[in-house]
Formats: sequence, structure tokens, C-alpha cells
Amino acid sequence: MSRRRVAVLVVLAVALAGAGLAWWWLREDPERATDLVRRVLPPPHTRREAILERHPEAMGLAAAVLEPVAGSRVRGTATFADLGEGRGVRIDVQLRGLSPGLHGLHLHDGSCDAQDAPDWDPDGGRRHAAPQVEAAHAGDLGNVVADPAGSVTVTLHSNRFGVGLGRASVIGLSLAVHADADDMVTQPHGSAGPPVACGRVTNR
Ligand SMILES: [Cu+2]
Ligand SMILES: [Zn+2]
Repeated sequence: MSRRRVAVLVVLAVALAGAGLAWWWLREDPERATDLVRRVLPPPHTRREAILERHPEAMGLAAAVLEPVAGSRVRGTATFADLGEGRGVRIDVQLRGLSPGLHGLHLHDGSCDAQDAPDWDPDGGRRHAAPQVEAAHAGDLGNVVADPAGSVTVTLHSNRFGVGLGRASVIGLSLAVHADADDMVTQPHGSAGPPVACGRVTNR
């Protein structure tokens, strides 16, 4: 092989490696985004702020950073963006470290430390059900599906609450992902087992 051909091959290999590295660096990853924010922005920096940084267009925005519960290795993030004008709330959820398959996702009325916080039911007297059922708890977000690697990236939508002040705001609730599938029938929690990750929904 001529020297020139070798040089071209080397340049190509370096370019390919560079592109791969750039993709790895820039792909959606809350923790890496935080690292970027940490270097670019003045303190304080948290993962939540990294998320808020990424969605400056959204007014009425809240986020939850889900931390492992009871020795699990599940963590993740969720953002709640009020779409305004009665268009409901968009919920972007990213999780990892789950077992593959279905996991119940609920908004709980109480802190993540509470052992038996009920599903959020601001209207009172509702029952546990699928999110599309009219009589369901406002906190019933159904199931998320973890891929074979245990990760979830999903966008959900709800018309049952807002992101702001008032009784029907998600701010101050806790978002919990459960060990098992939510059967959306069993009371009061859908037989979804204990939470494996939980985070408080906050806008600050
Ligand atoms: Cu729950
Ligand atoms: Zn429920």
C-alpha cells in the first residue's frame, strides 16, 4: 500500500472515531448535560437545572429527578411542561436501571420517604385505573415500558393537572416508578409493587 493511501485511511479512521465520540457526547443524557452545565454556568447546578436549561421555551415547567429507592439502581428524570390554553401537560420521562417490561408510574400525594403515600387524587373519591379512564386518580400515569437494557424514554400527556399554583398542580408531589406492572384495576395502587425510584416534582 502506498504511503498516501495509508495516510488517507488514517484520516478516515480518525474522522470516524471523532464522529462517534461526538455522537456519544451529544446524545440525550441528563447526567452528561449536567456536566456541560456545570462547566458552562455559574453554580448552583443540579440535574434538574440541566433539564430546565434544555427547555427555555417552556413556561409552567417542573421537573423531577428520580433517585433509587431501597437499594435499586433505577434513576431518571421527568419534565412536566404545561402546554397552556387547556392543552394539558406534556411529560417527558427518561429512566434507566429498570428490569425490562412494564412498570407502574404514579404521582403520589406525599414525599418519597413516605412508605404508603396514596396516588394523587385532588378531586377525592376517585379509584385507581388507567389514565384514560375518566374516574381514575389524577396521579395514575399508567405504565412505562423498559427496553431490554432497562431504559425508558417516553413522552406522556395528561389533561388532569397543570404546572403552576393551585390544587391541581403537580408541583410538590412525588413521581414514583414501581417494581411491577400496574394492572390498572387493583386498588389502591394497581398491584405495582414498591417504588424503585422516586423524585419530588419541583419548579425551582
Ligand atoms: Cu404508586
Ligand atoms: Zn391510582
